[in-house]
Amino acid sequence: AQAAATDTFDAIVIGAGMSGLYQLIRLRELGLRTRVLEAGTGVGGTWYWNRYPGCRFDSESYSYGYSFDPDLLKEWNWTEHFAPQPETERYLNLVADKYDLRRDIAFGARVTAATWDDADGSWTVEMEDGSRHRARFLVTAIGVLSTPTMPTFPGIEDFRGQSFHTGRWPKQAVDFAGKRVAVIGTGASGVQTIQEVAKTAAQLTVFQRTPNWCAPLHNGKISAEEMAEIRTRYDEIFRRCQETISCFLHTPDPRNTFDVGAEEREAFLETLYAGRGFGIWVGNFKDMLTNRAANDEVSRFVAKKIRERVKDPRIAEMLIPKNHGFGTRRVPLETRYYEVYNQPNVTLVDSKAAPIERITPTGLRTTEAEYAFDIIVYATGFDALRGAFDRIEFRGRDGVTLKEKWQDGATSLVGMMQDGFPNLFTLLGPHTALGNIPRSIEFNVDWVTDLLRHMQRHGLARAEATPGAVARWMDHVMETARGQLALEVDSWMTGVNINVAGRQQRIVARYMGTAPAYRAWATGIAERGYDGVALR
Ligand code: NA7
Repeated sequence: AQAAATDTFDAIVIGAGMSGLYQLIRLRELGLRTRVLEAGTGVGGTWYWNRYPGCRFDSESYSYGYSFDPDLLKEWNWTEHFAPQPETERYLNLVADKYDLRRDIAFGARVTAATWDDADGSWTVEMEDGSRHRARFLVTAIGVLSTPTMPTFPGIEDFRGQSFHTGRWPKQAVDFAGKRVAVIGTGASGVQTIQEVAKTAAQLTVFQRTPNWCAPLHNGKISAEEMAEIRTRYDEIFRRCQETISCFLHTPDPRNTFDVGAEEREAFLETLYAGRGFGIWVGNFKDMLTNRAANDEVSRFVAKKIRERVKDPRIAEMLIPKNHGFGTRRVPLETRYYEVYNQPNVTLVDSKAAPIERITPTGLRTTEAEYAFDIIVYATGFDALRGAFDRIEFRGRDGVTLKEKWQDGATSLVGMMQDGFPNLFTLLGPHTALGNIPRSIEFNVDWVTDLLRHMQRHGLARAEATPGAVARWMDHVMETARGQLALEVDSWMTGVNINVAGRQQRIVARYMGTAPAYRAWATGIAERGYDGVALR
């Protein structure tokens, strides 16, 4: 139930997804009276909202779960190498139950504003229903891809069939059997949705603006014996995740693409293509994402695979990206995605050549044709990284909002603190390390917790990043982006979203260094007694 108006807590956490849940556990250890404010009716965040068919992560399950509690590792069984959304949602509900987290979470509680009161040294958080809460510390656990964006074309409201955004999928299962279905968008969410919908829909029409380079997931069931074996290796698995560049089990091969002969190179790429998970993206030759010729080699290889898998050469060409190289955008992992286009019930439409003009009551119209649909699925993505922050009006020490402060691009100290915004901790804020995200979440939560513990020990009430430390960190962020081919491509990773005003320019939207480098920077701050953080 919603807490009464103007309740005062020691700490408020916004969001009860993976980071909010873990942050709550840690804040309790500090003895802080904490309230978690969650807009949804259940825990899970990403795994609560994204219920679309086929939704799953592309991290190996056993590298994705929390690592902090040996007991939890003993108790929980993953049933697939890449668990589907319902399993992960169940897992996060088990975590909420096991640690009795729900008593400190308000559900259906959407935060609209948060204002720092400098005299009082606390945050006042305003809710959609007009109630307010106060706390000395405010932690955002609002996610990276949590603000869905709809296309801007007219008529969306007029559609008389059913329509859904993948990131706001209803709890009741949607039945596609016998239906004429449109899927708009072919990012990671679209690709997963298309694979599933194609199984039962009478007709599936896919509207693709930009093809993405997809690669096989190679999922599989985990037997009880296999799970028992995995369990004995948890230490090793999590150690590995600490060493790799983006906390996956995969990490770049130490060789450059042209260090090896053509035959050996081809064999290596074949191995990666046959392997599980992100190997072909994250475990490829180390120059694959910085050297254009190297990148061309991998693109050529994957294009060949697409041509082999798609029977109609014209469709195969439509599915092969022409304007960006392999891995310079997020690589959707797939299970028989390309084969879907061999099915008689599936049609691929190039919506760059023939843009969608409007949604009509009965379907949609492109510049070339009119289509009738029973169901329209918007797999059109999110206002990534920034969107969740822009939806809340954070007002800092000088009365400036975070949105205003970030007008020319988000800044931070290690993505987690902002100058001018005391006692605000932004887990997974702009320019934190992403990748296999639970590993980053555990690190970031522990970092914030350690800082709060340090403050408790020294009787300190305020922490704020210094402008100098922010500037040094941002220089480092820009430095890590140098020479990366991904920066030449529009995607959520470069901050571009065609559906959101002010998101048309490519920027360094995410941290592009390695996760170990990120952690070293953040740990260095702590080890130097919070150098760069003004404490009083
Ligand atoms: P993405 O990767 O941002 O994909 C969105 C897709 O929707 C992409 O294919 C877009 O085409 C397409 N799109 C967006 N707006 C339109 C309009 N107006 N018309 C036609 N097509 C449109 O989002 P996802 O949800 O798939 O994945 C996000 C991340 O979540 C993913 O990387 C995972 O890590 C988890 P475009 O490419 O812009 O031409």
